[in-house]
Amino acid sequence: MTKVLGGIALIEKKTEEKKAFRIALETKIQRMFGRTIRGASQEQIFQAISQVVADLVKERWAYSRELRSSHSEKEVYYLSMEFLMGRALSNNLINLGIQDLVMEVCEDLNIKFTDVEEVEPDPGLGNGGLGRLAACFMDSLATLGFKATGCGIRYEYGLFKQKIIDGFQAEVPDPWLENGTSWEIALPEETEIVKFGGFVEIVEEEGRSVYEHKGYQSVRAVPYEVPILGYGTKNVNSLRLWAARATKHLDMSLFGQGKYLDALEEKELAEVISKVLYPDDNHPEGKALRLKQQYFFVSASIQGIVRKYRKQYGPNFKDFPSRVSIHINDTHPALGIPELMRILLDEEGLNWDQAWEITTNTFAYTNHTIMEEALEKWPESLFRDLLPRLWDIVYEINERFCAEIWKRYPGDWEKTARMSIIANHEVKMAHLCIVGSFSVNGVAQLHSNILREQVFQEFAEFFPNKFTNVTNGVTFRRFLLNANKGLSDLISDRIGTDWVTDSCELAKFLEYQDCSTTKNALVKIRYNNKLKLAEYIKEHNKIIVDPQSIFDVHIKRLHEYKRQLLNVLHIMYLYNRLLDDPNFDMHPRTFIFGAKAAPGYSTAKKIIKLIHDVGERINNDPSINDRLKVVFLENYRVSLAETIIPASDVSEQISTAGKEASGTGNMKFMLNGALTIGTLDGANVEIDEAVGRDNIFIFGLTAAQTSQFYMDGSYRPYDVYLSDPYLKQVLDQPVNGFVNAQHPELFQELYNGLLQGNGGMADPYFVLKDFASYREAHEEVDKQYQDPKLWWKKAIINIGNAGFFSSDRSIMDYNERIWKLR
Ligand code: 26Q
Repeated sequence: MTKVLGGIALIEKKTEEKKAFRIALETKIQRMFGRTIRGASQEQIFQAISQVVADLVKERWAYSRELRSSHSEKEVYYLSMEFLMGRALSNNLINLGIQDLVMEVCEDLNIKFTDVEEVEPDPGLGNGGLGRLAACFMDSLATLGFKATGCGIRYEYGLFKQKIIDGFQAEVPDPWLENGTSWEIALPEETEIVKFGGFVEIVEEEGRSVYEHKGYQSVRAVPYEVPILGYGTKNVNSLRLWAARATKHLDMSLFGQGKYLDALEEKELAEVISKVLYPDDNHPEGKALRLKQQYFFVSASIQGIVRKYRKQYGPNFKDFPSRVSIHINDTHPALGIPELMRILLDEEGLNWDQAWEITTNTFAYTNHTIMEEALEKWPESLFRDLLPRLWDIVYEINERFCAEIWKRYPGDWEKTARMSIIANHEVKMAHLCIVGSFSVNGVAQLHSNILREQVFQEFAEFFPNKFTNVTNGVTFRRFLLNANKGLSDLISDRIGTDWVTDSCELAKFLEYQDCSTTKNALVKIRYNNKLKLAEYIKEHNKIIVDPQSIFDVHIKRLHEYKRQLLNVLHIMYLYNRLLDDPNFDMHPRTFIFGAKAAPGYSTAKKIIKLIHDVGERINNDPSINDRLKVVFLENYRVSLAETIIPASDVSEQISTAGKEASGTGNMKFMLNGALTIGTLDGANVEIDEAVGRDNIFIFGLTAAQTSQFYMDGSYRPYDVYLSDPYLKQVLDQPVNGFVNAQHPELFQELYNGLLQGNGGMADPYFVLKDFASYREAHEEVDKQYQDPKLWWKKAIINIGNAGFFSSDRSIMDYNERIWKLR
């Protein structure tokens, strides 16, 4: 009886809430646009819904702040040049627990909610993995109830939009703020001043040296805060993004002298700092503006952190490290280390040893890249001119560090030179991070081992307790609960909803690996997701794909080491086989790509062109009877990933072993029940361990083998080319006119790179060497797909073992090993 009454009460409550939301929405549209719902455009409806939801979010934010300020718990600041947040509306609805309610209200009002969602720009304030990881971490930190603040840059232009024109990538700006955003609050009263250039004067004051920075240019840093809701908790954290503004609105003296343009120019020069995200992923561009961006947001963040600490705890900085951890996401925010030193020395009057003790117990550093060429280095002259006081400090840090090395390894000049922070007139940012942090971690077991044993081997020996591993993770809220409603409902129906915040619970789903009803349900869910993606492909690519075919998906930034080239060469192989033998047995396959290339990365752009030209040829060849299709989806981004991943059967994770630090897309696919074809690289190694070798398609060289080849120089791709006729055929076809009869010369550089090397080593990513084994792995994929009972069992085993790859688990690991927040 009470249960029934409770049920009625719930329904009444829901009706009340729906009514309240509806009224709020109607009022909002009237007030914002002077229109009724019926007269409002899609864009206006989106704006109004966002505003109503943002109002609810801000209410929670206010209470959460108040609660927080009365406690003095330790907090973490996550400094990152990139936060690739994805759309906020539906995520916030889910986190507020009102998604169904809002969808029903929309339905009542004849509004198609899925269309409204599509109006929201997908903020691209990141390049790829590193930026998306920061976003997943913000979600988990809030959900787990930790006190955490993300600090970054409020870029006016996010990552470029990709347009494909005749198979070539073109870049279009992304002015994501053009129509405003409901998800931020400007805090001009918390502005910080950041100083560039000038010189340092040392004056003696009462027997001690005081450093005075003079002749600098200053820029205002204005913070904008974005609320980060946790799922199923009232906790709301903040993402603080700094915008650059000129110190004086317009220099009126110049203005008065008739130098209107000079005044404007000064303003532009300041504001350009937060204008645009650098579009390079895993490839440091040594531009002065990039260094300015780094110091700009790091200095503003650290000044703000110190200001807040002082307000709360007074000027005693001894306790700073027990109240605050500052995490640096790769080396990009490394300047935080000398910046905190500067503030403690010059503004708080501490001596070197005190300041160093505090600083090195505050910072923790995560490395995201193995590749030598991707490690950040800055020319001494640039560093010194732009940041004269920080230069002095880094110089002193280095002097003292080198003295220590010298003490430990007397006479070993070479070691000292190798480990030095400053060498050959360059500042090595990774060395600065290692020396200035109490913790250094890689992002997957294999990656952390490579850091310890190879890349930073001498540092690991010098600081044996600093190095650790925290394997990456992804948020299940966005990438399963939100992106794949069908699957998440099925899982919740079988095992309850605890998995949403307790990822280990997913293991309970393993019980269904032999349940045919569950498998049939999975088949249907996947099919529906594939229909939706097929619809999208039809609309955007004008290509008809068969949802019964295997959707084989390769989505990530375009990089040679990620080996999209290996994939496309294999597609050509399948095509050749189909041409040679009409009875060649294979299940129809749709290969789907999504990838942006850095605008200056010409090899990557050639690979995009090759994928298109191969697709053009295959998709229009009637003789293969639709058994093979190749689709390149333009402008790959977070929101597109959310549509693609739930519709994928096969996940391509085929980087050269030893090159991909972790990968996180691999985890998102696994979570959605796709099977992985991959190398033993990054987190694939741990996925392999989690699911067992029967439930993943592993191929290719191991990291130990590639590393051996790099060392002994014995790899001869040309011999491989000559010895494998299938391989020879697909390598020749791009340059002999088979792929693109008009312009075979386009692909000459790719061909040369694989067979002779364009200056460097030939085929440095072992595309040729791994080709045969990749082909065999794909044969296995094909064979197993044709046994649905087995295939879906494997899918369930993947889902059931995905729990470890939740970013909640990563954050718990960070907390236990590094931050120790509670
Ligand atoms: C640096 C200096 C100047 C300009 C650009 C950059 C820059 C920008 C972005 C350097 C590197 C990046 C991005 C690196 C990145 O995304 N790394 C990826 O991090 C993921 C999260 O840990 C891993 O899963 C991926 O394996 C790793 O490639």
